[in-house]
Amino acid sequence: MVSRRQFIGAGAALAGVAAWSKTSAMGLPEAPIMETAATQPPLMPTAGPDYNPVVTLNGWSLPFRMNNGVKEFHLVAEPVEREMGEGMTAYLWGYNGQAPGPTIECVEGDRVRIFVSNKLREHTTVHWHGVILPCGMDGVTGLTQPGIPPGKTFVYEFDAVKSGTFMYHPHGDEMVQMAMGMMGMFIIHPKDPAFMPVDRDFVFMLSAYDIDPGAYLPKVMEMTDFNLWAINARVFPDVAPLVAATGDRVRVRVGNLTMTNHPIHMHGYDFEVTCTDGGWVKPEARWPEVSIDIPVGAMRAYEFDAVYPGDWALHCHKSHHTMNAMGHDIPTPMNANKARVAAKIRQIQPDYMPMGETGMAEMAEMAMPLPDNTIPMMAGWGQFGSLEMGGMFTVMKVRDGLAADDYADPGDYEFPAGTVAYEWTGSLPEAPAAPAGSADGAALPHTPSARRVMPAGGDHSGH
Ligand SMILES: [Cu+2]
Repeated sequence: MVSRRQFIGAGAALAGVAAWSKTSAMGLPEAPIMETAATQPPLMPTAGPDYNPVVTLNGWSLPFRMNNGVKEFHLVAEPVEREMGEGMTAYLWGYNGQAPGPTIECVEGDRVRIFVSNKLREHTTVHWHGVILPCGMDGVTGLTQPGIPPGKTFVYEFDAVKSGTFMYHPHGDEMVQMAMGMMGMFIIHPKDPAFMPVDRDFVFMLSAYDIDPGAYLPKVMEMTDFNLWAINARVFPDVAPLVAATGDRVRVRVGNLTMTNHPIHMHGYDFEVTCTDGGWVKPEARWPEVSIDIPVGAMRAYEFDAVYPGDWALHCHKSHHTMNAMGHDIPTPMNANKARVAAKIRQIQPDYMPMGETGMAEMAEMAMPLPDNTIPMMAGWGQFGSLEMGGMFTVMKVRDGLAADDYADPGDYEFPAGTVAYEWTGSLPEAPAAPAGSADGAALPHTPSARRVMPAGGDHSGH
């Protein structure tokens, strides 16, 4: 939640447009800003119908006010500084202090009014991707409205007629404005809080940037060769983990506004797609997956019962998308003995270091001096060493006994004794015999006490 201090701070940050921060029934709603890329706790409903709020990974939800029964929000399109990871900040364009912009949450049946102020130096609009609304509120520059000129505020107003997961982004100079990071998620909760309830509801956007090592601005003309593949404009190891308590029903909603598709893979579970931008998927139409391809310009939500504790990797399965900034146009160095050529190169570049002779894993452990404002190509340390990952990678952390409102990183998973892969040294340790019935999967070694409940009709031997 936006702290009181940050809420007050919004006035100071928007001093140049002080009128925007004055709250009155007749004036514009306050435009709160967020100063940090840290995941904020769910923003509990303050008015209107009840709902179960989402948690935006490395993001936040935009507070609203009620005005005569209408939910009013205030988005400010503006240049922002976004910390994509420790030691690397990008100069992006976003909304209310961050890119992506805040998640907007409302409820089916709400009347919403969204004020959009433009602090960019060129016009912009906001398109409400997937939301059913009057054509004139669709936010397409030239087609449904003129662009919002710099310094001006436009009003979008519509009824939230259908619940689901949607997005928002500009629809004017779109290539530049989206490459600069302008996007956000738009959640319309079901009118009935008992419809498809979950205990934890995570949401994040996939976005990609081409920012040279040491640079701050994305190259907005890039079409395919991006070097920072991000989860809510953060890259591993600085993407927040998704934290759940054992037994929770968990929903993960992913929006993709990059230039390519991303097969999002989560370890340890199978799950079902329960929502697309088009709406909820009926139970009889769902099928199980362990990877979900998220098309460009689309959203997918999946759900599962978090019955298996652990630290489960969650990542894009395109392996180049789990790397940070790197060059792609270099020869494969494996098997080359570069000792002699390295000695010659050092005569002209003393700190030259040959790399990749056995593979590329050695890159992750190298303490190479990096240019300012750069993140290593692969990084992240777990309790067993380097993960050799970057980009679109994070961890689903499932733990026993977490409080319902506890989203803090619980640290490394404590593996039960005898459950970690180990080196064979010529004989097996004393181990209990396989449990009775294990052949048919009735007692898998890692099956927790909270046994997964399969829906009627589910025929799953094992899990
Ligand atoms: Cu990917």
